[in-house]
Amino acid sequence: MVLTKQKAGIEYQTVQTVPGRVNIIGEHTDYNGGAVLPALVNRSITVCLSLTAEDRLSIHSSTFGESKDRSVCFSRDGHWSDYVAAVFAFLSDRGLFSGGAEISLESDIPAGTGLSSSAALLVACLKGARDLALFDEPDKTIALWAQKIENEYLGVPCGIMDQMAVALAQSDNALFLNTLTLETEQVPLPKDHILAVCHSGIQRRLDEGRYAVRRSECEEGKTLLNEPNPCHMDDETYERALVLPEPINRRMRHQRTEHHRVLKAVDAMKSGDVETLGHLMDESHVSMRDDFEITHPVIDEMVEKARQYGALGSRMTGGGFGGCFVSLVPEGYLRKWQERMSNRFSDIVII
Ligand code: GAF
Repeated sequence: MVLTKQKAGIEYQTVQTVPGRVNIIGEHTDYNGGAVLPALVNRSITVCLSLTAEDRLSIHSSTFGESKDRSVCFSRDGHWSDYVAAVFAFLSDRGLFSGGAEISLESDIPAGTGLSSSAALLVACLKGARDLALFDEPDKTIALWAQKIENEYLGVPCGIMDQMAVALAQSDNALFLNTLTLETEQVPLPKDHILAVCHSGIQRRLDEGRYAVRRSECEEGKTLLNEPNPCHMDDETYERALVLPEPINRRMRHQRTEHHRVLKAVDAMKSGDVETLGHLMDESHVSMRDDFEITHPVIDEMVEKARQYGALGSRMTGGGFGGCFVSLVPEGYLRKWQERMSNRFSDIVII
C-alpha cells in the first residue's frame, strides 16, 4: 500500500506517523498523580485517513489482519478495528464528525508488549482528524481525548502517560510528565548510552484484569490514607499515616518510592550521571517485583542478566506481567551486549 497525502475534490487524505514509547522509569504512577519519564522508540504506526460522504467506516490493515466495514454508530466487538471506530464515535458524539471515513494502518510496534501501540494508534487517528480540519486542538488535548476514548469507549482503565508520551515526546529527549498538573519537560537522553529495549516474548494485555486490580488496590490505599495523591505525601504525613493492610501497604510504598525515583532520575539525566540513573532503574525493578508485584520471573531473570552482561541498569517497562524491559547500555558495548542477551535467551526480540 502506498500512503500519500493528497487533496482530491471534496475528499481529503492525510497520513500520520506516531511512534510507540518506552517508559524509562515511573510505573503505575500515572493514575495516582505521580511522575513518569517515557521516551519514544524507533517503531511507529502510520495511519492514512480520508473522509468520505458515505455513512460507513472502512478500515484496512495488512499488519492487524482482516479488514472491516462498520457503522459509525459504535459498539465494541472485540475486533482490532474497535480502536479506530472508537475515535470516530468519540468525534461524532462531540458533533465534530459526520459522514464516513476510509482508514488504512500499518505498524511495526509489536502489540501487547508494553510499547503503547494502542495509544499510538488513537493519537495517530486523532492527529489525522485534526489535519483534515475536523477540529483544531493542541497535542495535549489530543492526548487527553485518546485517554478518554480508551477509558470510556474501549473499557481500558489506563492512565495518561502513554498518550502524552506519543503525542508530545521528541526523538532525542525523554518526556518528564507530572501527571497531577500535566506539566511536561523535555529531558535530553543520556549521551554515549543507549536505552536498549527488548521484548521478553511474554505477551500481556491491559484489559485482561491484572492492571485493573492494581488500580483498584491503589484506590483502596488512597481511601484508607484519605490522600488522593499518595505519590506526593511528605515524609511526616507518611510516617504518621495509619498502618495499611497488606498488600495495600506495599502498593502505596511503590507509589511513593517510584515517584521519587523519577524525580531523581531526571536530575541524574540532566547532570549526565548515568551510574545513578542505572541504579534507579534497578531499584524501580525491585519495587515493581516485590512491592507492586507486576513483574514476571522470566523478566526478573532477564534484567538480572542484562546487568551482569554490562548494562548500568535494567527494568521491566510498561503495564507489567510481561512485555518489554529497558536497559541502559554503554553505546560502544551495545552490539556485544545484545549478542550475549540473544544467545542466553532465545525468546527475546531486540526492538
Ligand atoms: C500502561 C498504561 F496504559 C499506562 O497508563 C501506565 O499506567 C502504564 O501501564 C504503567 O506505568 O501502559
